Amino acid sequence: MKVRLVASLCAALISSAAFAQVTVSEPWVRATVPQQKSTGAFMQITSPVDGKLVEAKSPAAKVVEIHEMVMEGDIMKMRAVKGVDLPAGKTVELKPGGYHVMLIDLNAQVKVGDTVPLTMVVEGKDGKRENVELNAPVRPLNNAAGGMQMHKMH
Ligand SMILES: [Cu+2]
Repeated sequence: MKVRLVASLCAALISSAAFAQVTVSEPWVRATVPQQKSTGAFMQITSPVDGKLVEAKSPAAKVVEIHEMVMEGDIMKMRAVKGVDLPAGKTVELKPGGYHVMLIDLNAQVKVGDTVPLTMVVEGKDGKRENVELNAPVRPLNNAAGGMQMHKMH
């Protein structure tokens, strides 16, 4: 487990360096229970220049969206967003309760010990798009109970 985790983190760092110098650290995906059709992916993204995370892709799910959490009255809901701003040099965190990548209509149960391939598409101010490929290790459901409750709202 530990070896796999380190290997995937290295892969993420190496591949992101080869592309945009947009770095992604500590990616992870929340494990699912059988019959659960969606889950969230989380990570920290740092772009050296102003950019925007505009798209996320994964072969693990039929639909991948970028979501944010918003308060509607007293109820926290999530909704799809067009993108997430990545100010130059600032680490933007995708985390439970905030921005996250939503994997919808999963092809299979996501289990601890698996890694989930993700492609993060970052667009610069010039409109140029660059892909950051990474493999996110799967972490247990109980990693952050709050996020789990939110994802039940789908
Ligand atoms: Cu979501």
